[in-house]
Amino acid sequence: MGVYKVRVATGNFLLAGTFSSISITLVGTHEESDKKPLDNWGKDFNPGAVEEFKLCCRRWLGDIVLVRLHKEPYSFYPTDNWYCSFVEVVSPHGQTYRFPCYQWVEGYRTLELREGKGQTVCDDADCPLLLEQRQAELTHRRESYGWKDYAPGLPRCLAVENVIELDCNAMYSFTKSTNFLLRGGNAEVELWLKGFLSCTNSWAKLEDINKKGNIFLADYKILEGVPANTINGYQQYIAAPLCLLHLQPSGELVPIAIQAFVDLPPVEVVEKFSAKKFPIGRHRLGHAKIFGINSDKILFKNLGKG
Ligand SMILES: [Ca+2]
Repeated sequence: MGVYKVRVATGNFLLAGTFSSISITLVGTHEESDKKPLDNWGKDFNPGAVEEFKLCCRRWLGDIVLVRLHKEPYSFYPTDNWYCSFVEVVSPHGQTYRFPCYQWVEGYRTLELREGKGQTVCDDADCPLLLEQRQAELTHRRESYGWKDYAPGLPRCLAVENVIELDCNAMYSFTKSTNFLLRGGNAEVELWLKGFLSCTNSWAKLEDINKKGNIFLADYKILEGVPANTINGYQQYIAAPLCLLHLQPSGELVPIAIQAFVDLPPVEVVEKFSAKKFPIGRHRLGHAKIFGINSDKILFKNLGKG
């Protein structure tokens, strides 16, 4: 008889916790344990929590190669999803086994995790349990991520009718979606405070401006102060340039000069080759950060006939 310590980590973000009943089965090379409930005093599996549970086993299980997490209904609570980060098992002899998870467990189901040793299929050859687990996971992924023909000649797409049919792990997370909406909302409030949204005098739609002249100034001042992301640990920056554009007889709007930063000397002329891409990028950023606002109405100002 021995006591196994089991540590379970829940993701540290909104709605990562669960009210469901969570149990575990330890699968060793000699034996597997009974299904044991993971239940300490009070509410378990809160966001960001790493909780330790003690399990008594009558027999020695051998090396732990798999753990099964069972997510089942608890009392009257409705079904929810749980983001499990990892499971650690410490044997009665002090041997630690780590089982990375880092995925959502949807509804009520049993999830089988293997130890995070980076084993290949050849390494599994001596352990039928691991081969079976590998095959089961492969089958599950094939069922979850099938492809279909959207239309003849077009690239294939996921075999679902709607994104809500996707596995939670394949969808844009609630936290990211919420963050995106909140940041967009903050930018909109800031614009109201600065008066851009209520301005009706000198700004007009591009179609109206086309009737009056062929030189335009695209002012991306609204991008000033918009927080940029950090990618791979490097802070990104968003420029807020002034772009001088010429409407050619062919109808093409061509940039002829760009002032990249407001504190630089007057309009800095750049080659058309690179200039074509720069305003397009700014314009897309404007749309992305401040959706819901007609950017043509905000950005373009007629300078008169050229
Ligand atoms: Ca509890």
